[in-house]
Amino acid sequence: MTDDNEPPKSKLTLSKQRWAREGKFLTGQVARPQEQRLPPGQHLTRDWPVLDLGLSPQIARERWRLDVYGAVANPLFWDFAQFTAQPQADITSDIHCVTTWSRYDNQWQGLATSELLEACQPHPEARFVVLHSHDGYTTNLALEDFAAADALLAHSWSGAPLAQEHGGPVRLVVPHLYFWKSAKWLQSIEFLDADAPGYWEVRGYHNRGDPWQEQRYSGD
Ligand SMILES: Nc1nc2c(c(=O)[nH]1)N[C@H]1C(S)=C(S)[C@@H](COP(=O)(O)O)O[C@H]1N2
Ligand SMILES: [Mo]
Repeated sequence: MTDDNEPPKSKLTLSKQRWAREGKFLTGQVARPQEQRLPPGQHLTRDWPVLDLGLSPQIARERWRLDVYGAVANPLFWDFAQFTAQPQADITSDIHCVTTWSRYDNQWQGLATSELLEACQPHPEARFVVLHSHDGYTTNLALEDFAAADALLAHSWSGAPLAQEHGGPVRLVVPHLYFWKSAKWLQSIEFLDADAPGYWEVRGYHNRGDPWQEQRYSGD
């Protein structure tokens, strides 16, 4: 990502970059999600922490658009009404943040990524996805991870509109990876033939981020 529109660095953002260099929170354990619901080095929380780069963009549902572009046969440009006119999925999943908190049983509603892929028809060469957000944040995923059966573009949580600080109007949710992959304040989705590491992935975080493999930082 270029420096031109880089978001400001908050204290937490700088600490997180240092923790990545130091390998903080690493237990060296590996677990299997089928056998162990809580990944290694995580602890449960009942509240829902807010993490961002120090920016928290306010976008009204009426102004929000989703732009899907790149290596796809059908580029999409949906407003919120068009987005919610798509098939709706209700998915309950756990959150695992790289800073070690996990939160069970989050009820999401929105568009399954599998349905989005049906609509945009990625080219056969498309193998990676980059999410672009309104705060300048980006994150990258392999197409198979983005396409996971329980991944969705969520507009609601616990039956109510997704709160602004948690990424409303619409955020990505990819439950099987650390939560930094779940982009808040989603603006556009880019399909690519080649990988393009995002905000945290170029600042020391792992390119994939599987919590059960404890893929917190690059080089793990
Ligand atoms: N647009 C955007 N998405 C983002 C982030 C961010 O700073 N900006 N932070 C990521 C990180 S590091 C985490 S842990 C989660 C936090 O989501 P929450 O605030 O809803 O708990 O959002 C992820 N998605
Ligand atoms: Mo995070």
